[in-house]
Amino acid sequence: MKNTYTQPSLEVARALKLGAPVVALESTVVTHGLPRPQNLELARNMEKTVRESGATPATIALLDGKIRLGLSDPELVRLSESESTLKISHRDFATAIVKKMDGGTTVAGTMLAAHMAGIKVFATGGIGGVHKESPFDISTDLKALAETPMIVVCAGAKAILDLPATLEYLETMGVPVVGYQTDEFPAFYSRESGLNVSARLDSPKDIAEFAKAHWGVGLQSAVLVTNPLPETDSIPKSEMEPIISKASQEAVEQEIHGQALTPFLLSRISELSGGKSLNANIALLLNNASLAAEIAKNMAVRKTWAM
Ligand code: PSU
Ligand code: MN
Repeated sequence: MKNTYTQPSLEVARALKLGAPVVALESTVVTHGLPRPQNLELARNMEKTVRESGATPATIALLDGKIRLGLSDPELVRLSESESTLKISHRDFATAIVKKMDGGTTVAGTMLAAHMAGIKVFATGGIGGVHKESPFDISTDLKALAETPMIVVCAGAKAILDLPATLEYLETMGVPVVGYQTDEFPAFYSRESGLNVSARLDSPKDIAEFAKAHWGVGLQSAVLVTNPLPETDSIPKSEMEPIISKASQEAVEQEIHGQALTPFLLSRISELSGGKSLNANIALLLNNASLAAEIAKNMAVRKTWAM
């Protein structure tokens, strides 16, 4: 779909036109999710990982109120260094557009823009969901997953969330939760959660076929692919639980709500874990970029430039 709000880079426009594999990447992780300088390094490495796997990365963000798909390196630097970027979910697009602002797109925001451009595969870290601190704080990410036909590769929902409630919501909305080479729903920093996925699939090719069948029966919801982070970077659930509880209690005491809650929890958990959770977060993001590229190649009409 063409509209006056989105602007793909030449590289992304060309790949889309040719039907070559493209992977959308979010940018809230750059503007609000990770500290400097790791945020810029991660943004560059996500793109590099996708490229090395033979797909085209499309990092999505707003610059001067334009929805941009595919950023140049100076633009990535600008996004990662700015003090005043918005966190853009569905609610916030019009604000950023009319006020000509810069902003990082959340999972929901990235899905909206990627869908407008016809991109089918997207890699993130962990999706938002139902918060523990308040059952009314439900991420727009869940609404986007319910209504956008796209493969979203993540390491599960962030462990700071109410995971059973998040899975119930996804079930109600008809979003399959696929475990990549696992039967268990991964919990972001940990490989284990004690909760089940709705289907296990063991190869990118199987995931591409699954998505075609899901949309082939007329459904418009996303396929959520959960990819456990590598063993060497994972932190056992028992080690994360007390840290998450402490961060969550501090959020309640300091009355942190709304959009500020997720960034607050992520940064407190990183401090309390002595940086261990930050390492895990970076490792899982790269792991997801790599799997998303493999899936995109299996979804693409033309699988390589040479074909
Ligand atoms: N994954 C990460 N770090 C992040 C996020 C995901 O590894 O910071 C972001 C995503 O952009 C997601 C957002 O959409 O956190 C969820 O925010 P909220 O709970 O306010 O909807
Ligand atoms: Mn929220």
